[in-house]
Amino acid sequence: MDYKRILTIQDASCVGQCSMTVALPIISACGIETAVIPSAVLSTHTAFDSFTFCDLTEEIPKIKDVWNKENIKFSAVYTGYLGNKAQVSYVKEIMNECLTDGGLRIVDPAMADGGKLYYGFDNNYVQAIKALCREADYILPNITEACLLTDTEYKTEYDREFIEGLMKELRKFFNGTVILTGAALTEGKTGVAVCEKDEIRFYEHEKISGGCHGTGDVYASVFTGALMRGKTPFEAATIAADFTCDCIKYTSPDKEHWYGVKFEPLLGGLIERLK
Ligand code: PXL
Repeated sequence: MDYKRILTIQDASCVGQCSMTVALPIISACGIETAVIPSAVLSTHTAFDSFTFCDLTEEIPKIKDVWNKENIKFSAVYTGYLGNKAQVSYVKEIMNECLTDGGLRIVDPAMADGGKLYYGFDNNYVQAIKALCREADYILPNITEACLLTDTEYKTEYDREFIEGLMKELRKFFNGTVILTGAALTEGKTGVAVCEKDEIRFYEHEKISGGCHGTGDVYASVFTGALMRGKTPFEAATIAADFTCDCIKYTSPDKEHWYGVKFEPLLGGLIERLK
């Protein structure tokens, strides 16, 4: 039976509707068995004023060794926020040892947004994530991350030529499919640019003001779930864009809910969409 199991490696922020608490419910709702490695446990994500951070780096190789002994394999590994450089090397080992033949490597280089690196990351981390991207089949950077990965100056206003230039730079070190999020070409809109084998396709959608935290994690999780359900990369990218947009629309009127995306009540619609 072709029953797919995927592994997601990212932090577990106990409160914050990001990373693991987004990936696990969303990919499961897509009908795919979802295994996890929590790379760290935080009280909340790092955009809160204070938070605890328990690093679990040393658990990662131990977990992998047991899986190897038990012959546990995955159809895909999807990585998001990783706490440090050491984790990136362990992730590479897991991708090399624990994927089935033809298993997919999906990397969300979750490290920055709005022109800024997330708290605690530096250029060494960017270089480690770049090396991880090099080995991936799919990468899902936002504009800030694509700029960091290609040493391009970040801009808030740009045109199609800028996006095409970013894709060209990304393809200097990456042969797989790029799904570039937040790629806005028309005023008042945003979108996603998908680059496969040097062909770039754009999907534009509504831009909702007052965006909230964690949208990248919702996007990457839906993309991964839809892709594993057999959608093409472009279809998966558009399904993820529509779902994320619906979630932002649903969340943004609630000004107290700045820290995450209220995606849970909309999961039913996503399941329908994937039927
Ligand atoms: O959503 C990205 C993310 C994931 N995990 C942690 C974060 C962030 C963004 O700030 O802090 C711990």
